[in-house]
Amino acid sequence: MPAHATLPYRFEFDKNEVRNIVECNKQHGFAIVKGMLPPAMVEMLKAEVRRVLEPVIQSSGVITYTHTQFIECSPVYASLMAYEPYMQIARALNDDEPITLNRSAAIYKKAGCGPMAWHTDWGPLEHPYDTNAVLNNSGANSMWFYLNGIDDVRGGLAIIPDSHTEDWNAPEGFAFTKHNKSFYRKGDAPAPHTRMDDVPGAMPVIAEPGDMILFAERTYHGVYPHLGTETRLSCGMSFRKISYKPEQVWPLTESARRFIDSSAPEIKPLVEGYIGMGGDWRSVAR
Ligand SMILES: O=C(O)CCC(=O)C(=O)O
Repeated sequence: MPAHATLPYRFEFDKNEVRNIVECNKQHGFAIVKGMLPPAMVEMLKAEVRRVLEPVIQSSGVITYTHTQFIECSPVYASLMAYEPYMQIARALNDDEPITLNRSAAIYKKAGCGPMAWHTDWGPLEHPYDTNAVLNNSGANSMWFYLNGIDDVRGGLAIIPDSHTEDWNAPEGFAFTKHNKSFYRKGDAPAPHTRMDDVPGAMPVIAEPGDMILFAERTYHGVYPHLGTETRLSCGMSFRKISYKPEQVWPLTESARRFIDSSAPEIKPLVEGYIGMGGDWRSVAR
């Protein structure tokens, strides 16, 4: 029986069950918030992901594309930061301390796309580290919308509950790759494992359009091959405590500066600490 059918705890919540959502994410490294977005907002976000990402897909011919500064290009997506039921959860995930936007992304994934290997978003701050290491050491939790819904057939997400702690061991029969970024089956070549359905403790995330998927920065996850027919559209955001002060950061890009400056007054406090994305920036040992 798949893990999601046998877990001895509840991991799906209504958006008003804020304390339960935070507790589940803290204890198990993930939670699903049912019906976070109304259908009209889901349709608007699908149109936004298409508007911003489709030109790249069309001009490059790639089958999947991740935009790592999506919010800077989508005022509609940015307006979510004024949606109180959503922000209530964002704040509670950060112990109700002052927060800032950490990062955002959108993914356009065509049917026929292959799997994405198991990985944790976290990475060590060992020089020379990159933008991802800075933004994924901030304690921020990912808040994702899979706007067509997801399951184990249509390029959905697979996760390993309880894999979000520093002392988590690789699944039985597997060993970690370098820096514990992924794992491989013992006896195989040490390359990140790409099968989602043969890993002990793993489960598919099954969600409908409008549901929000939360997971911690260390939670191991991967993506099933997309065997459906419809392009999978998704977008995600995360917030960190303002008190997180990275030791080194990149110069603010023009695009990030414009986004901050043009943000509506009710959103401004959430983006003044936004540092954007650093491209090929690397830290320097001092
Ligand atoms: O495509 C997805 O659902 C997840 C993507 C992901 O894990 C990543 O970009 O790190």
